[in-house]
Amino acid sequence: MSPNGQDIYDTYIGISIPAIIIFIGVELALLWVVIRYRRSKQPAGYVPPQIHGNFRLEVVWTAIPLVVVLAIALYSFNELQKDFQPISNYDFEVVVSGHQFGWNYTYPQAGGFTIHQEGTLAGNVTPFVVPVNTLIRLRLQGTDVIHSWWVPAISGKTDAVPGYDNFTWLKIDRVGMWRGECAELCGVGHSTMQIIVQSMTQSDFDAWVQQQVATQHAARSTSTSAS
Ligand SMILES: [Cu+2]
Repeated sequence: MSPNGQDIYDTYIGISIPAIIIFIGVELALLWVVIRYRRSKQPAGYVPPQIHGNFRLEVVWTAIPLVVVLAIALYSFNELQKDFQPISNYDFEVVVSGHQFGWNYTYPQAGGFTIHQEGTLAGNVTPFVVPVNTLIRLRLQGTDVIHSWWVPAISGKTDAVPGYDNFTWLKIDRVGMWRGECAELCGVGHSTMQIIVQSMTQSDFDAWVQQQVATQHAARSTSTSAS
């Protein structure tokens, strides 16, 4: 888990629980009135007390929902401001580029190689590898249409827009694998744009980087000698 993903989850729970309590309260009050004051329990021709135009009642039932809605707005705007800051104190940056249909991850500060996470319905896409406990800034770009990079455990949906850089970040606290997918309908292969993020210890990550640099270097020299 990354703290921004955790914050978004906590915000969701923090709004959902009061909302469920309010929903149950309103439904119980409604059921109570319907059953307690049903017509068959009243004398024939009974007319209930008329409260139309009751100023105090109308103020109260306008003010309470207004306070609830404003509380949700303030709470969530405050959280989202915190989680979507373009941070500058990161350890390194990865450029995440979305295309139809897959993601490319370029590591400019770690050898400049690129990982191609081509979309597939099978679900076992090439993982995007990061070290644990490292603050990584993600620079999101799009090469054709708008995509949206979303791994729920790690960060909120962040759009990858052609011609415009968007930022998010991650700092994963344990070794593991997390799944996500493109969250912006981007064409016929949208559903294949799956994401796997794999976190490793720093030493495993360093070994992985060495291997990537060697592989991509070998591929480059093979293609130059062939031409
Ligand atoms: Cu997409």
